[in-house]
Amino acid sequence: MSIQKISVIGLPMDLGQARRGVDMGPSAIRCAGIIERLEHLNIEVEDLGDITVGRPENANDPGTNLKNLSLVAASNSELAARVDEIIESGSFPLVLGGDHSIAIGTLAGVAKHHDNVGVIWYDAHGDLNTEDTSPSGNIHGMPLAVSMGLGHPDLIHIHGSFPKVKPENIVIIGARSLDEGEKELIRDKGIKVYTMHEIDRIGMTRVMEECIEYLRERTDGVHLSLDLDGVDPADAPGVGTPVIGGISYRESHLAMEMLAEADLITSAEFVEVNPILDERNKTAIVAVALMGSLFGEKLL
Ligand code: 5AB
Ligand code: MN
Ligand code: MN
Ligand code: MN
Repeated sequence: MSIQKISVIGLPMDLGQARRGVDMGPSAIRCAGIIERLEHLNIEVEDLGDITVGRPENANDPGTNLKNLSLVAASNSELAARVDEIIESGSFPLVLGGDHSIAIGTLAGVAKHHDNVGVIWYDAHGDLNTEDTSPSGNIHGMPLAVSMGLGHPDLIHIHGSFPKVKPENIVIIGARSLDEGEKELIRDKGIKVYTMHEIDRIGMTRVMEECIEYLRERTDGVHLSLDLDGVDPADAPGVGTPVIGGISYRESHLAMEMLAEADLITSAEFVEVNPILDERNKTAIVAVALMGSLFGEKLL
């Protein structure tokens, strides 16, 4: 079933990591023309605006090394409820970040509507840390682990006390900076990962063909979580944790076009756009172009 209606919602939060500015991501993506772009595709679009985020000065999180835990948890609870409502209403949730910790809320809202949701994690990183393995205490390095039910109780119980995603329903694409604890978890849980090595070796076409077939067989809906740092920093410089040697702009378009053709994606989020670190809003413009392809824009 193709997408009839898209509901855009922003979570302007930068509290899941240390570099300020990623809270301006939703605004930068709107300035780059996301709403107009989607309206051109003959899909009904509504912009629900942004969720209000608490101020870090008011945070008080004793007894944990997780930065801004209570505010990150509260914002994600709100996002989960909103995403749940959007799907309930028959619309497609398109979430704009914000740092990647917002995937905790998106996936919690999405998971209510599926027995077997799949996830494509398009990212230079695995985001599979827990309190025990995190080198930074930054929650944006943890959302995929949290969504599997691993991590701090205040995060894993958001919008339902059950694991939101099964490890065998996850495909990570673009990984090139994994911490030791993350590598162990990937091996332990048998998570499917296409690192940059596989992308170089077999090409993006085959990676996406395999990914689509794998998820189609075992899931009843697929969430795309796209961290702009999955894209090479030459093409997407406005991100807080850039890693050299990433997926090119063209390869990323191909991936989105193949997802559009496969008609597989049931929710999506685009995260980690940081306009303060960007060059003339380039990264937001790339994000909007990729969203265009994801929702069926064609060159001819
Ligand atoms: B992102 C690191 N693994 O946990 C950590 O940008 C980086 O959402 C996390 O992918 C990067 O702090 C998180 C070193
Ligand atoms: Mn990420
Ligand atoms: Mn990343
Ligand atoms: Mn990042």
